[in-house]
Amino acid sequence: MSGNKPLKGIKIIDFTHVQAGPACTQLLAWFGADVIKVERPGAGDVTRSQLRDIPDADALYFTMLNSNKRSLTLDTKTPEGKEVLEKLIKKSDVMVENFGPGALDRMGFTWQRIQELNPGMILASVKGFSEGHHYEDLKVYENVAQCAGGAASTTGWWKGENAGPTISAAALGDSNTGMHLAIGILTAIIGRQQTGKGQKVSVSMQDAVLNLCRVKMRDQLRLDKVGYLEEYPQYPHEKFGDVVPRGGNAGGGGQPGWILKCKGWETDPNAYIYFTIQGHAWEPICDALGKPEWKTDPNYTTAKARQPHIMDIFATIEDFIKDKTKFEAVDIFRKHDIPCAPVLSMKELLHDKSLRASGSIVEVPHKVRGSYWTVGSPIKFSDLKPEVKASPLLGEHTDEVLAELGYSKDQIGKMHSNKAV
Ligand code: CAO
Repeated sequence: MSGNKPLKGIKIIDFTHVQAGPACTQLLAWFGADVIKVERPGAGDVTRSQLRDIPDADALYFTMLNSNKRSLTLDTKTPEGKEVLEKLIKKSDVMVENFGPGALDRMGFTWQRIQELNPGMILASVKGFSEGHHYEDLKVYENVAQCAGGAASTTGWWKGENAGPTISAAALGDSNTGMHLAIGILTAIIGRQQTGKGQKVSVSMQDAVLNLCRVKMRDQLRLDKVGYLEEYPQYPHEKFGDVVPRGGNAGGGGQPGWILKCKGWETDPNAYIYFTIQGHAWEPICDALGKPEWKTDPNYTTAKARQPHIMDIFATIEDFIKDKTKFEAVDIFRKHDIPCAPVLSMKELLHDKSLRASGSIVEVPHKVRGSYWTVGSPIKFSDLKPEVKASPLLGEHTDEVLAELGYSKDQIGKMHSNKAV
């Protein structure tokens, strides 16, 4: 880590697992917080062993979400484990958890008890649904949240053999909820500087998905009022029902867009670009396509005039780029200031020079794996360059953390023999 570490001195008990919680605490660790991941002895976070690519090494699922943390193994259901956790709570600023509903209470660490131990503590939780919600008892994973938060009903195709609610590959339920929680935690830390008191911060996965589906809620409200949505591919030739339809690859705002085939699409699953028809960029589009006559043709001059035959316009652009690779096509259009991009595969992103140079894709040395590539901080600062360090081995820092809490070597040895750590 170079430069100032703004979260230096903030101690976080990381009681998280799988993705939503770990994504949040990893981000805070990058920015300087001391994040102590508490894991069950012998097993640890389930992602350590899920989808392994190297036998006996922590899986990428774990390493890519738990960098820069320390690992403390602790059975918090034993009296010794509970005592350690109590000491940690007294010395920490934040506790983050994403257990199933009620698990923390069943462990004996209710919000009331945590406040008794440390009135300044910030307890940050991810759950599938918010407190008091009629589904609050449900355990939730990514795709469940995408369905419950409005993403699935508005993603995908509205007709044809692939029609139906569709899940996004982007972790809208998991990592997105973790990012919301990180904002909540930082806000509570600033709040505590003003009041001296901690507080409980919760984000439900349903709410975090819904927050990203804000413009789809906008569309529902518009549909209720006027009965149609002019930027959707159904307009003006098909009938609208009373719910926001799925719009395939249509642009989400006032700028129509679509995914267009480029040279090689027959064999390359990603030989496509996304092309946006920005209203004021119509003339440059005509220039780029070699269609100067469209500039004055009343069928094309306004966005409203273009909409009824927008798919024909996209077909014309597709015809223009059919002998060009996605990169050649983008190089032509970028000269005309047209918003567009190639559809990039994970392989292309992994090897992208610019992403490596900016630290968005980084290589991290690891004791067991050798090294691994991961996604670095998407947030860039002028005075902080987060350095991504290896994820901890299971229990790698147990003795170190216990010693910091004041336990002697003998006491630590006894806890090991009792399998409390
Ligand atoms: N020592 C002792 N016990 C521990 C422990 C430790 N260090 N860590 C966890 N446990 C216990 C919990 O106390 C809980 O015990 P009880 O159920 O007996 O009270 C038990 O482990 C299981 O916890 P869980 O309910 O969180 O785990 P699960 O595998 O059954 O469910 C998940 C996983 C993700 C569905 C659930 O945790 C959940 O709904 N979380 C909230 C939503 C969420 O974050 N989902 C995102 C998952 S992907 O990012």
